[in-house]
Amino acid sequence: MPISDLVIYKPDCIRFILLLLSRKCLTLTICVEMAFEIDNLPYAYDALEPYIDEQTMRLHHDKHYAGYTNKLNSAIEGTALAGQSIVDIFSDLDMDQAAVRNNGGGYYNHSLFWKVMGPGKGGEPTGALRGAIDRAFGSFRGFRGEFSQAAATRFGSGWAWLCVRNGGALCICSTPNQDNPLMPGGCEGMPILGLDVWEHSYYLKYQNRRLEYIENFFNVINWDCVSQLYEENKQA
Ligand code: MN3
Repeated sequence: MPISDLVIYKPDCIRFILLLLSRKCLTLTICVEMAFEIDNLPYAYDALEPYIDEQTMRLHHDKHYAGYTNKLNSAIEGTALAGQSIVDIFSDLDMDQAAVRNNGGGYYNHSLFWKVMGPGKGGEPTGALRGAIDRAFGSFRGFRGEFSQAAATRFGSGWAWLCVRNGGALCICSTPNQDNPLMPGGCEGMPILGLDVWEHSYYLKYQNRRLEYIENFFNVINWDCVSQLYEENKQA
């Protein structure tokens, strides 16, 4: 009974067509729920040196982020959440569902975090995003101060965010643990920049000096990426 053909006709479905010797045709369709994938870093582990060290990036990406992603997939497997986008999962999230809340946040937050950093970056944003920053915070300096304050004053573990609201206005907020602005009770914007202030993101290099880590984060922000996210989401 040779398998004569194998046709992928939907991204998440595979159809096997078995041609039987008797010339009867049997079609078997298997739909596989797509799992959330661990994004590769878009640069080398040591690319953000000297601001973020290689060992921290290896542990942070390969252990922490991979762990969140795998546990998220386990938590939603076989449930009504499987197959939904992560944004849809957050929009109607039961905050008492700790496994989805914590690991879903851990997956989404870090996937964004890797993208908004890069080697040889930093500096200041330009274009439409710069205009929106100046309108919301008075100046880039004003933005930098307010964002740094949100990151510095987050008690314990969490994140600082720059978000865009429908219409293009910007806001800054902070969330505890792996929560984010897309979850119920968040600041109702789409995150376009996030800073992880969990100790696992800086302690090996900076120990207790979170302020120095925040200061140096501005040397690796990929404003081209943040601008692109701004453009894609300002009218969402
Ligand atoms: Mn982290």
